[in-house]
Amino acid sequence: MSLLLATGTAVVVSTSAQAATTLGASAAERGGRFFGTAVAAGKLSDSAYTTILNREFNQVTPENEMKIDATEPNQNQFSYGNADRIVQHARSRGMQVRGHTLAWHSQQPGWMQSMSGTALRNAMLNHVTQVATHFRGQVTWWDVVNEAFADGSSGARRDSNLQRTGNDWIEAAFRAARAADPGAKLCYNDYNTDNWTDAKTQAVYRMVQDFKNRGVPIDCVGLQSHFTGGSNYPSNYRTTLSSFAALGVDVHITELDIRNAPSDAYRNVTNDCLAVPRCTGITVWGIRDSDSWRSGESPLLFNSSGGKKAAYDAVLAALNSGTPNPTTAPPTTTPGTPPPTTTPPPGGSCTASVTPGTVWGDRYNTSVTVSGASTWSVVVAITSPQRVSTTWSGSFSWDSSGSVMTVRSNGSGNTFGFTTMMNGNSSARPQIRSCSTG
Ligand code: 9MR
Repeated sequence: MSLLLATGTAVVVSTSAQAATTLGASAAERGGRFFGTAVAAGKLSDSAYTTILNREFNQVTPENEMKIDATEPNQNQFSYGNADRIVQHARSRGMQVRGHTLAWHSQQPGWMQSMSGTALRNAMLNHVTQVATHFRGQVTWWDVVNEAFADGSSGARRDSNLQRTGNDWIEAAFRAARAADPGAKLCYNDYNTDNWTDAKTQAVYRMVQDFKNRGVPIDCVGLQSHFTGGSNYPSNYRTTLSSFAALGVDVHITELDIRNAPSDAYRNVTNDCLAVPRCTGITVWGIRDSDSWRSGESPLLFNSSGGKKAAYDAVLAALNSGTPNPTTAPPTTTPGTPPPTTTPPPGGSCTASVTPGTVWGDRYNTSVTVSGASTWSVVVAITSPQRVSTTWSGSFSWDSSGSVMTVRSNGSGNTFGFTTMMNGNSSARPQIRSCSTG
């Protein structure tokens, strides 16, 4: 079914703002951000785990299932079962997936560990190509390369078999990933890159700057932010986020956990991300403390029984009090998409057609296709208490009520979509207010 609606001028309704009650829904209202978690395939049969996952998060990162040893255990024999299970779970619920990771010195299968030189370079590039091709269209972001810099004061690359194939191995991996999945956003991801003055942070910054200058395809930088044990939340964290963003990449906090989960540090991290328009999302590295790689430090937002901790309340409150519409966020573009060949004059009208999508017990999907313009802006109203929890293929911003969103084209085509939480109202459906060009 397709409901057609021609355009007019946007009418802004004012309804009273109602705070979102989950991390993902609140992050989505903050300029279309995500709030995600690492997920383990083996836990998808644990209903206490999936209840929290499905309720709170709008993004997932497979914790181990997309690593090289998992996806290519024997050379040229690929194994995707567990990764596919996570992707299916996520995508069928409107959650976006971060692929982790295509090239890494660690978690290599035995056959790769013993390789070197040209044979290793080719095997690595083949791995990147095969895996990115398998997940093409399903993974929003890829951690193309993980942890390639050394700790300490050297600012050097980490020594590894991959590094010894030549300093250009990282850009070669990015180019192979772009060729295999032109629609995916390609990220560099690392830890101990949170403190702006650290040599490692500066070294990663210079690499990203160099890639942008030379046209090596890179779209985003992930700061793992394991504030656990050896490294703490630094007071200049916001400077780090904004400095990377100023290079023209999105910035993500990709593996957040904080020893003993102090509310202040979690609140500060959240506020720092919200303050930087291109900090477009936060992923925590597990759901309950018992799911953490460092469970002894209780570093997550839910206790081992699944209860919300004080840090959870601090993060949700920070998200809810963040500005709903950071209009300074530049629209992101999807590299690889050719520029539009015709540009209708700005301010003209276009047509937005709504296609209802999958409906679940508590949420439903909607997609909207625009015709008559290649650069456009569509205003869509949701009926409160319904809330949009996940968005894709557009640049989204909200009015202060959280119920009226403006979606701008971002180079990823003419169809955008979103997931709406019913929150008790199962009958209302989104209304198109206007469609304008430019
Ligand atoms: O959480 C992951 C743990 O289950 C694995 O045993 C470990 C193996 O390398 O990797 C952990 O995740 C790491 C992530 O992939 C990269 N950054 C550091 C994470 C914590 O070690």
